[in-house]
Amino acid sequence: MRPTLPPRPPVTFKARLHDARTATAIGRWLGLAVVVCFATGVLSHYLQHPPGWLADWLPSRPYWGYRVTQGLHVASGIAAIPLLLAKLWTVYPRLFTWPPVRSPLHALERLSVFVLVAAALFQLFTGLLNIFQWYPWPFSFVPVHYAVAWLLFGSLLLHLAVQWPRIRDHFTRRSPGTLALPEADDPDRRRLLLGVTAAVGAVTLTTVGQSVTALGPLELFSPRSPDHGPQGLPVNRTAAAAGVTGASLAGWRLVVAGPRPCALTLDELRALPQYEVTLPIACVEGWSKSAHWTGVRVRDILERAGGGPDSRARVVSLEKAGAYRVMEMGRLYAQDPLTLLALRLNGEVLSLDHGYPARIIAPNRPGVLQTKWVGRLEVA
Ligand SMILES: Nc1nc2c(c(=O)[nH]1)N[C@H]1C(S)=C(S)[C@@H](COP(=O)(O)O)O[C@H]1N2
Ligand SMILES: [Mo]
Repeated sequence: MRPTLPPRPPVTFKARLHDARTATAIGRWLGLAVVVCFATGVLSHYLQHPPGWLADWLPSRPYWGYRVTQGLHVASGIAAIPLLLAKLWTVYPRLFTWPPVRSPLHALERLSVFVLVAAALFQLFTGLLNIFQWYPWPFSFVPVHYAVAWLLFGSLLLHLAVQWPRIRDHFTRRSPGTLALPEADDPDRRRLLLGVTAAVGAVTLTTVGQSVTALGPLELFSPRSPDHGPQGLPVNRTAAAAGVTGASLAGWRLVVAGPRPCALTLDELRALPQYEVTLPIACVEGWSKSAHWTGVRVRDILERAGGGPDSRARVVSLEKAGAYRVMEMGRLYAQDPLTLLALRLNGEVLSLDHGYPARIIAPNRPGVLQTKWVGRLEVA
């Protein structure tokens, strides 16, 4: 006869690695990643969609600014993924606290944690798929990712406020409860934190090469290798995708609108003073690559059409449709001597995919605003 087994004891969680100190130790790095990601994301948003009053004050220097901030945005978002998973693992037993709701305040606190976790998962998931240009959802990525960023940031502040006593204990090590544990030399916790650090290091090192040229050789998983593409530069939207063909360019002229409107052929543009600049394309999706550009200064063209030192510019692409067909450029960008209507890239005539016959290249600017296949330039 088989002995009957005693009833299964209720699930208990080993206190060690599911405790507040481990959660805080991971949480501070996760918090740092979220804050960096949020700040650089808001900056990117204002550079791309500035309200009218701000457009003329957005700085065109340092020329590498957007390359650094957007590289940080994508890198901190990627690093946050293993941190968030580790953090959720340390705190998940708390989801099963009994009774589930002790008081209205407790209910509110649990609700705020739910919003925080949901918003964080949503942001990291949509952001990650965006860098692969994969949009398996019915909404428009940019406005939703931007709105949920504020939701995430707000619920993070609330969470920090609610958890403040525990966070303070972590940094001051005053509370008797936590002093009772031999914190620093708990081998399990050390191993866990080491594992999380290794995971963050691995995902960062294998992707950050897309914006940090020196780490390019380590780059394995980033969706776009900065070295892959015609003329040594990646292409996000090809001429074919934009509906720009050799035939559609026959008889091309740059139409310049302003107090003294004019139209310039490619030969006339080539006859104007040419400048060479070294500037990166820094895509919002995280990759960036520096290149040598040759062309005419935008401010020279604006001046020719009757613009002054305060003029801004509006640029229209030959592309038939697309979110980046029309681009506006504030005063500091339009007047910067580095801002070119580029005709050549790395010593060669622009290829069709890089914007032939003429494209914009400007310092400290999101890639989406480096308009290709320019057909019209307006003094604004
Ligand atoms: N007209 C037009 N210009 C455009 C785009 C576009 O879709 N249409 N894509 C932009 C984006 S998202 C980037 S990152 C850069 C990339 O430039 P490249 O293809 O020459 O590397 O071009 C920008 N210029
Ligand atoms: Mo881009």
